[in-house]
Amino acid sequence: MRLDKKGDGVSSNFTNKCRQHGSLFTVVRKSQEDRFAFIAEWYDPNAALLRRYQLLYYPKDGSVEMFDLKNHRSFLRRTKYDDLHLEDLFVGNKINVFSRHLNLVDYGDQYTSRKLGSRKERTLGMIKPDAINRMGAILEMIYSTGLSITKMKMVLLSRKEAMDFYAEHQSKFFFSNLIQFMTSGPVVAMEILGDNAVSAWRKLLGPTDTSKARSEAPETIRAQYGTDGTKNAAHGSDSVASAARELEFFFPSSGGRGPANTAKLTDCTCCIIKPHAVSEGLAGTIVSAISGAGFEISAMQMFNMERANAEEFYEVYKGVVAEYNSMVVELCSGSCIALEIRGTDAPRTFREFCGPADPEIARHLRPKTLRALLGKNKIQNAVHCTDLPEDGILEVQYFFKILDG
Ligand code: 3AN
Repeated sequence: MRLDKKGDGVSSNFTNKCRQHGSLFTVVRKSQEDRFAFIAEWYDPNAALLRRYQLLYYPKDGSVEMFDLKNHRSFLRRTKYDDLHLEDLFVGNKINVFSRHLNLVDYGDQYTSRKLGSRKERTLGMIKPDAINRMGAILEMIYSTGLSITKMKMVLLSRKEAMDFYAEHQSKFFFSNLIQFMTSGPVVAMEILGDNAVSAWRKLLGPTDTSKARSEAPETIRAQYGTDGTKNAAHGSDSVASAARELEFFFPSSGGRGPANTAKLTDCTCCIIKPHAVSEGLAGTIVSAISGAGFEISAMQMFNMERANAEEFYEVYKGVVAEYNSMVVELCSGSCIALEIRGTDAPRTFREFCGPADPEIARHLRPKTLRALLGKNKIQNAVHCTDLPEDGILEVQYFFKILDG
């Protein structure tokens, strides 16, 4: 709702802008080239200002162009930008253009709204306590269906939180069982986004009752990972309206705090699934590999890092590692997922599991490690892991206490 309100304000601004740029728009229309227009916002940390741009995307050659709406001037001349794709362009999405995080807050014209604004929805997905050990596989299923995950947090619900969340079922015979189950261990809440996300995610879940799911829809999440009628592996909102309410419960849009994360901050090390790996849909594969190797994932949360935070987090590498700057740029180039990993001697054993920082070297020396298998280069090497054992707790604290403070 907040976005819509803002969107309306911006749209009239945009209309004025169109008038001012009349000549430019005539030229573009004449050329008959497909061109999509958006209103994008960027928070400028130096000026502490929200800046607004008109962003134009030309699918023919994958180029992008930007106008500063307040200062009425060109901000980025039309430039080819291979990292931006048509499927990233919809209102509500966050995109990255030349290391600048932009929020797409509105369509810039009716043509774009008609062509691209059709069926994108958000829904709440939740992995329940009985399937938490299979969360990697469930994430893999989500990504392979073409849905994206735009928020994610592992939480342990209090009794009160569980009762609030399931308030509509309080008169049902299974209510107390349900509350007992839902507070028996961590759950992972996710904002899932995609075409018809509400029904697409429920289709992937299958029937509420696990045994019915097994006989009627054996490929579904509940059929594969559920236990019975109440312990049924995962939850999905049943309509766009309940999705809005349930998303607000876990990810409050203003002020409120939502359920707390599960970080234990003892005997731990920090893993970050880097933005390139998240956007390549590898998060599920990585989580499966980590738990498959016997590590406990005791906290997990998606973050969108500001540049200043990425610099602070990587501070120890500044002046020491030649790639420091590029590492910062990668870390704030999109959503990353931070994990608290626990196990005996976790910082050392987990580092060994990840393999050498350079995937090329990893492929020669330790070909079965995570970075050898999923890394692209020294910067996009799939995961960050804590280097020094004494930094494990500090790095976990940075994400789960400071950034999620
Ligand atoms: P769904 O999650 O499929 O939308 P709801 O919303 O009707 O199902 O029920 C919420 C949760 O309550 C279910 N996910 C399940 O854990 C539990 N539940 C629903 N129906 C029953 C039932 N007949 N017996 C036991 N538990 C149930």
